[in-house]
Amino acid sequence: MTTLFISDLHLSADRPDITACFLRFMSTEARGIDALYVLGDLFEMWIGDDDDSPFHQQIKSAFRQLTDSGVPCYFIHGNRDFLIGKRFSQETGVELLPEHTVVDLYGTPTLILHGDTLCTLDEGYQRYRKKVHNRFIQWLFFRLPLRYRQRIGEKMRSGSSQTNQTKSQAIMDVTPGEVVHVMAELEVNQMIHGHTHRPDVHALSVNGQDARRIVLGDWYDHGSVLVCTPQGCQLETRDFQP
Ligand code: LP5
Ligand code: MN
Repeated sequence: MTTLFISDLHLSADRPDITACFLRFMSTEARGIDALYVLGDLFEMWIGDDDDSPFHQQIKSAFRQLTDSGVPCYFIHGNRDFLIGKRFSQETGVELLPEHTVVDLYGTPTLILHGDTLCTLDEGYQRYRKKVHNRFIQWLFFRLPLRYRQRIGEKMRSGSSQTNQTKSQAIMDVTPGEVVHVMAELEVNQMIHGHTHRPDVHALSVNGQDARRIVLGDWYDHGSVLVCTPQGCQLETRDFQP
């Protein structure tokens, strides 16, 4: 009995090493498990489900094979791939979950999310987020031809990298008070998220009870997987070279 959680792979055709590690993960250890949860930023950037490049087909087919084999797969949007939609879901069999979802993880109610919504001190990002999550703005964006969307996406990426250099580490991390607030509101003592690329297990207190926040790692230098069984959860890494 195993449930796996991954996030922040930032898959792109420019990083065949990450892609190879991910495809191996999908065809080996993800087989036969209870469920696979992808908590956002699966892709470096997603500009619409109609971007059907051979690279995207390869990734989608890995999910299709896994879901066809009987493994339920779930996805929560990240800040890089919040435009993944119904067509992706239909093509892969992956179920899209709301941005804050509580799951029963072997008897422990667990809040799963990407993590960007917890970075409330990053006001610039939260303002930006509101705009790009606006349905009308997205509708307008999807009217544009793929190549324009690609160019806008690249501009936004470089704009983001530039502004990130001016932000402190504290601003780009989750706000501790917001973590407690969200957990208390949803009445959970366990949270799993990604986004900050700071893999760790943090002990905290929520409503006077012991709680924990598990942070998933990114896939820049190696694969990163949270392995959960009825006995507990463990953060593990996977080498790019088999
Ligand atoms: O992603 P990362 O790690 O660099 O930083 C994130 C936050 N940045 C983002 C922006 C994404 O990287 C861009 C993704 C493109 C998606 C595809 C296009 C979709 C278009 C949709 C239109 C409907 O998420 C960053 C956080 C950081 O995490 C840590 O949490 O700080 O936030 C920002 O950088 C936000 C900035 O403060 C403002 C955004 C600058 C964008 C500049 C746009 C200029 C070009 C516009 C061209 C039309
Ligand atoms: Mn992210």
